[in-house]
Amino acid sequence: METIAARPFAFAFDPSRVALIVIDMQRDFLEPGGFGASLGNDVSRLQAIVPATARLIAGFRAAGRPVIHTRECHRPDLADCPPAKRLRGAPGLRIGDAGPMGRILIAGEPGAEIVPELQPAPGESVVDKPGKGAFCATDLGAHLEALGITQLVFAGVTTEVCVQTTMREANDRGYECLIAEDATESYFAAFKHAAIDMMTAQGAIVGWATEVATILAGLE
Ligand code: TIU
Repeated sequence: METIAARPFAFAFDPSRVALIVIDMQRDFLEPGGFGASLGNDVSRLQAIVPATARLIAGFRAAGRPVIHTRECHRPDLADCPPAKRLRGAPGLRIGDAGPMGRILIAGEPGAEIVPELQPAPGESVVDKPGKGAFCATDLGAHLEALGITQLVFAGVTTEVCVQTTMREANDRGYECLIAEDATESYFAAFKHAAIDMMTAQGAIVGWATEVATILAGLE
């Protein structure tokens, strides 16, 4: 056990029990014509974290620690997409509609794939999830238990939606959670900062935050 610099105070890092969770780095959120864009967002903001996320993934691989990727997507028959989710708001295209990268947020379509720069390596787990949180209606919890994981590092998008929801789920399940601040992003700069501030406030009520470089140094 070692400590690494983090907010709101040093994180007791155990590289022998940690896994990386990379949340939803999919074309549907990062590229024009996908789900994120259909909601009216400027998707170019999210592309900026790809290099830092790639460095973080490479560090976990080099250290021989698990890298788990998630994808928010639904079955082609939409049986796992509640109408309350699909009919929300007035997006340009709804979940399941045909867009330039195939059907929006549907498993197997080009838009649901992880961006080319962050492709999972052979043997790495990819968790398809119908919700914002990665523990809801998936086998992620059982998988982490089988691996003996007690700490989770989080990267991916978007900070205040799927990353925050999953980090809160993990915190309630007893995991020590650390978010990589420069490997997560939101369509709204203020929401990213507010989400991380909320999670780290009150003595790390949900978890800790630090930079990719600090995590990589701790893994070595
Ligand atoms: N809309 C938005 O900010 N995010 C999502 O819908 N999903 C994820 O965060 N992955």
